[in-house]
Amino acid sequence: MTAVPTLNSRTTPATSLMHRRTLTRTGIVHLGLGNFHRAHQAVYTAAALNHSDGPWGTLGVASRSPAVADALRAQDHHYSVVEISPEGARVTVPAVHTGVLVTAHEPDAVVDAIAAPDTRIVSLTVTEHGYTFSPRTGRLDLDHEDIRSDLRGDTPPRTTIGLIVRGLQRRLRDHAAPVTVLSCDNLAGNGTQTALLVREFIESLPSAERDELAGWLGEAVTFPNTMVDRIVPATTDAYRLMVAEHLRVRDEVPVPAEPFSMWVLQDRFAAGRPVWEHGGALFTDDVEPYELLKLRLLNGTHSLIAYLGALDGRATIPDAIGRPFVAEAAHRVLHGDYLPSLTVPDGIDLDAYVAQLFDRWANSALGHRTQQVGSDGSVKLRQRVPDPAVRHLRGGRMPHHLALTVAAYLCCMAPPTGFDPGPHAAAMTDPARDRLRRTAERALSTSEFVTRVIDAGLLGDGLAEFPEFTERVAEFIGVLARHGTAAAAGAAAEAADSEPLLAA
Ligand code: CS2
Repeated sequence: MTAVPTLNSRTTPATSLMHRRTLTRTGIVHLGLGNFHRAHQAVYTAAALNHSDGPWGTLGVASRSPAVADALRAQDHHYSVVEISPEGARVTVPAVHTGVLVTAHEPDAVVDAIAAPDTRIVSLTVTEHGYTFSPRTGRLDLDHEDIRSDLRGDTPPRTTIGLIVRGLQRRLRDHAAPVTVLSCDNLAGNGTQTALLVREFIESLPSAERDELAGWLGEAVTFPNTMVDRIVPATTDAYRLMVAEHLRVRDEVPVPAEPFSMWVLQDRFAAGRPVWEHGGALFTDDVEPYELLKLRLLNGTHSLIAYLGALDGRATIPDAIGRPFVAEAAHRVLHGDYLPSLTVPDGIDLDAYVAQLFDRWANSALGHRTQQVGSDGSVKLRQRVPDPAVRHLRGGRMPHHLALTVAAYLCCMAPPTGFDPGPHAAAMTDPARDRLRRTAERALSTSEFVTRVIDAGLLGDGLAEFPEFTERVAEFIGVLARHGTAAAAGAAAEAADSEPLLAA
């Protein structure tokens, strides 16, 4: 058998290359070199470059792990995107990266890159977890050890916000050219939220550094809001094999992705942008309805599918949604609890959008894992559950399926004594897991446990005024642990049917 060559600029088959430009300038510094960026923004940038030339090479920055950066360096920064649907796979190579860095190893180089005059956009996919805000207040977590270290100016910067501010400081000192900071994470009002955190960080700096920087920030730095959407699972050997079969080259770091992709952005770029519309991006002033549509209908429902599925022993989202009681709970949380809390953006055909969501979740070829979606629930659920829940509760209606979502999450993280949530729940990672377990151990009853969790602000402040919600979560934990997931979903459905639906 002949050896398969490694993917690089010489071996990439021309038919798989998304554009033919030679990239000489790096206009984008991207923080977060994970799969999502490489299958989303990078693909839009490749489509933009395919349409017209521009200074839009991308420097990809990983925070700690050198694994992806090392592999990319060995491949001239090329990698493939493997689009998977039950009908088959399509493999393309975006080839938009001009370099890679790892902040933990080369912090000064990252600060230099953010400050470089060629850099026009600093974009981010650092997950909800990467913004170091307090879930309770949504403000910068000034008690966080890493924020304190970054405010002192210790090297290397440990937080994304600290890193960005160091880069902006240097930029102001060196040339003061405008720049856009572009959050591409699943946070409501992600640009506004990032701007707020950056401002709070700056306000906590010594006054000599503070005022000029804050003034310049207001004039020269923009923070557009964006809605990003593409289901991107973790890479496995199966995808490496697919690339070898399709392209006849070996790619160590291919990115699997579903065929669907969506990006909606405010067109507020301080120093220009690629023509991402040629990749299908939509520019609008009013991103919020799209964000809420996606955060609640897709991400919120996704969380319920993941937790119920994991507790039911399902490794993947398609396996989970294949269980009729999970599919029914997903329909109910989506239509009954999430949908009344939002305004559907003009131009979206709701029935088609929802039908497409269920098709996307059912994409069995993709193998998206319940463990992946269920991880980091303590930061994700805050974005998904409390606002719609509070809205219903204020209107006098119990959002049973949102309570079920929280109950299923807590059963995965801090299982009641004698209850085994199974391997998929055990594999979920979450910064709050230990704290939740300790709280559960100290509580005398499930109801006391849930009260403490909600009072401690895990889901923000709003839900603490509604003890009936806390009680409902505790009841569902009891049913989940004693009678199983199907019984809990059945109880939620029955309760929802017995109450009239109010338009919230
Ligand atoms: C998922 C998202 O992991 C999760 O919580 O809901 O990563 C989801 O797959 C993406 O937002 C889809 O765009």
